Amino acid sequence: MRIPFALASLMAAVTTLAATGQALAQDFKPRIVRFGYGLVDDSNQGRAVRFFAKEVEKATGGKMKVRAIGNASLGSDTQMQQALIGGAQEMMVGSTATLVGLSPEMAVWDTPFLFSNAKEADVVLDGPVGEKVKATLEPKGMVGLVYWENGFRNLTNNKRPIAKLEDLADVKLRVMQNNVFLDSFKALGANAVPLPFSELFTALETKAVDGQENPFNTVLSSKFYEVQKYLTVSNHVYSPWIVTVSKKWWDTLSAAEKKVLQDAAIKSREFERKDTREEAAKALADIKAKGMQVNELPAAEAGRMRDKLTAVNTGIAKTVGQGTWDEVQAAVKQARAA
Ligand code: TK8
Repeated sequence: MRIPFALASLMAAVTTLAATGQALAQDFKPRIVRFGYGLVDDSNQGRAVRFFAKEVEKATGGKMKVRAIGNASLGSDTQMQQALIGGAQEMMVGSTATLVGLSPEMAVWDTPFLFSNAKEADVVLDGPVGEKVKATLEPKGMVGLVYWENGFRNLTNNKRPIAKLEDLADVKLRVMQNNVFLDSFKALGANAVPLPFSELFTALETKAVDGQENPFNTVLSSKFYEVQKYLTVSNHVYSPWIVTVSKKWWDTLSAAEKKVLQDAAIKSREFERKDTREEAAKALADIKAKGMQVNELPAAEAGRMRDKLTAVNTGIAKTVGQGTWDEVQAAVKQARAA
């Protein structure tokens, strides 16, 4: 019997579909993914992790289950990194700044005043040099998927509004655990104390430190307004977060599973940046309503800070390598001109 052409192609299509369906069923093994993060559940970080979890479950027909575990319940950023490297935890999101000890190139994102707006950050981080820096994690045991926005950092403290550089002089300021942040704030005259984020609220509450610096979103979600009086809008540096996967675990995944994680990560990036920016845009009003006293760092003083930090820039270039430094500077210039 001759099979009509249309029927034949329909049969072929059905066979292909069945084959793909079969391959898919085999490609997705039942898996539990522990995805840790440092902020509270009700934060931009928590919302984006849960968004990612839903995407992954949808794409795998519920086979891959992502457990969103916030509040640093799985440990501080650096502790979770070690768990990923050892294969005891599958995924995390945290500051790129806490990765510098493993991957010195990451320090380039800590350059004070590197980006002047979020668009520049997106273009550079998602572009070739951002990819290159992200790829340095792989030999260290982690696979970087995407950058999320933590945001522009601002100062809070209990001593006084920072209206000029000298106001930082005797402020005991918590900084992230990396030399760029330590050196930056030392150069600005503050008494910089490195601490993991997971210990920060208590340190502020017990007055072990006077202040800290983080984006508006975090000041709100972590309730720093309960233990901090003054907020100074300084926008001194833009901080990315980075979503990472244990390389040990990644290597056990099928190509289809890897693709699901990569696609969900890209969707989560769009979601997270939009959510973070919407929250940041109205955050200042919320922060004032919570009782914090807010002032803007005058442009002339920001300029003086920038001058003091030139010495730090030389150090960063040395840490990340002149090549990476130059590439980032060129990418920023290009993004700015676009
Ligand atoms: C959360 C940290 C936080 C960062 C910091 O785990 O440590 O101040 O800004 O977002 O990664």
